[in-house]
Amino acid sequence: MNHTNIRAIFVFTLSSQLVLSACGNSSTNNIDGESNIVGESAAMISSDRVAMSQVSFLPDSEKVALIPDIPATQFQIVSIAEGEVVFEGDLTEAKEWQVAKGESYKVADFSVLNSAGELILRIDGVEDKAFQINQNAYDKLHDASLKSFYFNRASTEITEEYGGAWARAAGHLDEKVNYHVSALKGSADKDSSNNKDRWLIASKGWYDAGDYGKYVVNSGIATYTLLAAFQHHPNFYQNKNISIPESDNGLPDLLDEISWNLEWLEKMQADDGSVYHKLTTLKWPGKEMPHQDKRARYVIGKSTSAALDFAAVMAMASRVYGQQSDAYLTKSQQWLKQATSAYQWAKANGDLPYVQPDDVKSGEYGDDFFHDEFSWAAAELFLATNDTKYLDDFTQNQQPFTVPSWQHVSALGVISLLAAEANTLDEALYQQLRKSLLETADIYVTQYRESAFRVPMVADDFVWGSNSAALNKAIVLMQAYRLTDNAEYKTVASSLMTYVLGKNPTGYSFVTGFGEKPAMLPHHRASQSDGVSEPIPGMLVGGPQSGQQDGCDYPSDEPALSYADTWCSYSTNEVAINWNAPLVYMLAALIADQKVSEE
Ligand SMILES: [Ca+2]
Ligand SMILES: [Ca+2]
Repeated sequence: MNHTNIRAIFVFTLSSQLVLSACGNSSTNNIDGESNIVGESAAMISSDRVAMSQVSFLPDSEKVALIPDIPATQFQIVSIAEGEVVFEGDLTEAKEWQVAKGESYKVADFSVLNSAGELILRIDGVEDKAFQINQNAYDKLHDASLKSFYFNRASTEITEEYGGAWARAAGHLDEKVNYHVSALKGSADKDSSNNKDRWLIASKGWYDAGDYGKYVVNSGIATYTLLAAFQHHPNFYQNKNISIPESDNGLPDLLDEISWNLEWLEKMQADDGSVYHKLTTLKWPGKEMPHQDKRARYVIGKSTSAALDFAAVMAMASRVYGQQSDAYLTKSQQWLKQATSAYQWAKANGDLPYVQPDDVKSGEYGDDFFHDEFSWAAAELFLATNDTKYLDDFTQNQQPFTVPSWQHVSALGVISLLAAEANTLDEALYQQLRKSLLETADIYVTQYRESAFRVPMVADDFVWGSNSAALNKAIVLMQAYRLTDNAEYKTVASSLMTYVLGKNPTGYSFVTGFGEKPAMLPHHRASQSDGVSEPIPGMLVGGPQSGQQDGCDYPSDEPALSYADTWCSYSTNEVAINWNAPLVYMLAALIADQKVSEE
């Protein structure tokens, strides 16, 4: 590349002594005595411009750093304790990432290093970059990412004992929720005892995102993902204590946390089996704390998608909690009954999309394609009941495998069926599902190999909430790993975790409270109005995408660069339960499935 050659000639004219004194950093002395080729000018490139995970690596994780285009062709990893080079490798040719055009990067790949240690990435012309490989690298991060759900609990005070600096008063008790007229249409509710005073008790639940609404559809995939985290890693969660009010009750804290949402969700069903679409104010709340939002709250609308997502989650919850403890036996039976009636209602009302009423301005979560929801709910009901009529429904509604999202849920049922005992399924169906998942995972592996940034993300993934697309792809890759034991799937899955933690061209860690430069101003009302400068930790922001629907200022229009760490940027810097849930899942998976090499 001409560009590189010209720069190389230019820097060769500099004296290495001059360079050394100019930057005052002895690290430019190559340990192996190779020539000092330095980048751009006498000034070293700041280590801030090296894009890599800002949180320590797990020993068996992918470990890659992206270096701005400089003449150096090699890199070294130096052990701080031993003071010597433990690994040397070649930098790749500089390339542009198709979704972040404007700057080329070279790749330093040191994934083969798999022993714990404190290390330095050393490259001529670049300031030294210290990092760690550590078996416990993700422990605190995992606990914080799960605990962020506790911080987003509606209807309860967050005490100092559990909330520390982020203690706050209770908000949104939701003991007297109004029925919006859209929630009564075509409903048998009007005469039911549940509704005799024209209001509903629907306490608890998690705030959905930066606002204070509670939405059944988005709760669907978020709750599913956390239930799957438990179900796929039961030993990891059995004694996991994250310091919440239920930490001493003898039941896993993850299930305690999920219960908080399920106990709200179960209230969102009307007597005829139908499910209200959401519980929100009519307009967005202000930038204020939960207890300051005194606006009236309503259950609004009904939809096929809400009923099916509800059916899927309640069936899955019935199974997971029922297997866990007798303490949940009554709840487990109740949830299965509710799941069944919601499913029956959806079959009789199979094409009822949510339509936003004129006087409602809260989030829509609108969808008009329900085969994927049918297939997911049918899969979960089959697993909860073993009744093959649901399996027939699953097969009839099955859709192509897509990246899981609140709107596209076809993958969720497939993941549940494949994670269950293989012998509950007909062998031909099992093999067909396995094949469709593995083919998808193989596409992601190819994307990883072809990506200049070593991230299996393409233009289509940079949607609103792109970070959740990243981590949901990682979940699919982890299923491929579980099915095949092929470590490459896990390596590529871990590359998406290092991506959100800093191996990206924005310079940010997208998880609050973690990394050298984490998002500080998430679009999260409590974090922006509690008077604490640090946001609640462990929250994943939505991530870059070039829609810029909020009209805020962005540094670039490139999909992977269009990100702003500002309150204004709800299109890239909001938080949401369906984005945090795959973060929790993936951290649990990467911690629990570690194959640690003993020294
Ligand atoms: Ca507990
Ligand atoms: Ca759908």
